[in-house]
Amino acid sequence: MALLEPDTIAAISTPLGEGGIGIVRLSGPRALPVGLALFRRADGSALPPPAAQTAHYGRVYNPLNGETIDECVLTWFHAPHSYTAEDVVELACHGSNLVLRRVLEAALREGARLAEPGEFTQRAFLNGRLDLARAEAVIDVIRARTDVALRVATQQMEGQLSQEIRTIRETLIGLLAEIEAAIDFPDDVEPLATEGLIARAEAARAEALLLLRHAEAGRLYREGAAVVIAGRPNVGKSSLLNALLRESRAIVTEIPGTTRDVIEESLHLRGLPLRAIDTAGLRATAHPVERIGVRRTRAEVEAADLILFTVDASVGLTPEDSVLLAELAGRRMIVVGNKIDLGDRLDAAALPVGTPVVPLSALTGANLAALEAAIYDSLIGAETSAAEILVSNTRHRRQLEEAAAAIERAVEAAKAGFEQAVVAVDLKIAAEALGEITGETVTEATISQIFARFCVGK
Ligand SMILES: Nc1nc2c(ncn2[C@@H]2O[C@H](COP(=O)(O)OP(=O)(O)OP(=O)(O)O)[C@@H](O)[C@H]2O)c(=O)[nH]1
Ligand SMILES: [Mg+2]
Repeated sequence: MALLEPDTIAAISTPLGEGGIGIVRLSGPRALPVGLALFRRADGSALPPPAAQTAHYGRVYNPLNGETIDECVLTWFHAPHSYTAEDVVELACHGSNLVLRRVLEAALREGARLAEPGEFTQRAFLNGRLDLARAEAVIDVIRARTDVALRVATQQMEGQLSQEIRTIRETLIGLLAEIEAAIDFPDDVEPLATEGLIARAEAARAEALLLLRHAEAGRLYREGAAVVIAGRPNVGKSSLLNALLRESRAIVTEIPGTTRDVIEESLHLRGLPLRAIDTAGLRATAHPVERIGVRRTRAEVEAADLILFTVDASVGLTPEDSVLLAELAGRRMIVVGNKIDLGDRLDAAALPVGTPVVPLSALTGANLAALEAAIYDSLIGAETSAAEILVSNTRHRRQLEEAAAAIERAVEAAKAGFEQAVVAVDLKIAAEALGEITGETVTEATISQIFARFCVGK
């Protein structure tokens, strides 16, 4: 595997585009020699090997023809005090695509290799500077779109989730050690009392479940929630999208079948990133374009985190509405009774039990705030505070669920009077599942998969 070779990697680490500063980063044993080969001081002389953790002003130039590429500040991070824990050199130039590409090409000619996506962070993990959950959170910090999403990601990057996971895992490993000691040295070690084993395993499971309690909210903060506006034609779906966005984004007309394509826009609700999706009105139609639109609507509804099922409250629930509602049974949904400025004939008793209903007017904006509150409550719930969210990554969630299920099996086996050697099998599975979150027991394939999601230069 390339990632285990101690080669030197290089990449443009700042976003492509125009900017005040752009950085080419080098990491690995030859970072300094490669960096120095491209660098001259302001007076044109070569920079002698610099002291650790220093920055130097000069020029970056092309060793092939001696031409200056740009002004540059070379920063030298002596291992292990760097992002990757390896020797790192950063060449900070002006933020120009052309400049940065030339510097990168020169570095590659001097023997560096182009970094894979996420390879700098991967090296930080492999060199033990960050555990896996913390390294994964780096990408979430970069991608966070709201304050709350950023806070959740930062907590993980700083190791709060890792700490919780490690504590649970240590409980399990402690139990396993005691069980195994009693099996291996039956004459010297007292077997663990079954009640004690059960109590400690159950406590570990309770901790895992506590972390999982807000995992769905964590996912929504991390990925954004898909909120799909659906309903019959002409009920005011596009008007509702525009009202939520506070801009005239989608075309609104009195002609049923106006919207034919899916329209998606981002917005934030109390720190929750939303993708608000307006769709073609659902009806049987012979028009080929509208038919495609209806098909797309159904696909969006399928993938929605929340459906805003919109009806015309001024006429009340129609038979067509009822058919559509029946199709959506079991989905997370809010019924929006629109056009109340024209009257409210919506009979809440005719709606599925427990479905939240919000009467409003997309035209006047009346009661829009109530809909926003209902969206937030439906997705996040009033009892979830962002500070409690530690799990947001689906991979972490799956591992935690696997661990909790394995502990549960272990407890069942202990209660049923199975030998502790049997109980230990599931405890071990649980400990391994948790180790995959922080990286203690993770496979190389998983690691590659995780870092491939990063951008180049990170
Ligand atoms: N009085 C009143 N009219 C509304 C309200 N919301 C929408 N309308 C009107 O209803 C008509 C249809 O609105 P749209 O937002 O285009 O409806 P739609 O559900 O997107 O329709 P399709 O895209 O055809 O499915 C337009 O004439 C809107 O001005 C409302 O709250 N009150
Ligand atoms: Mg529309």
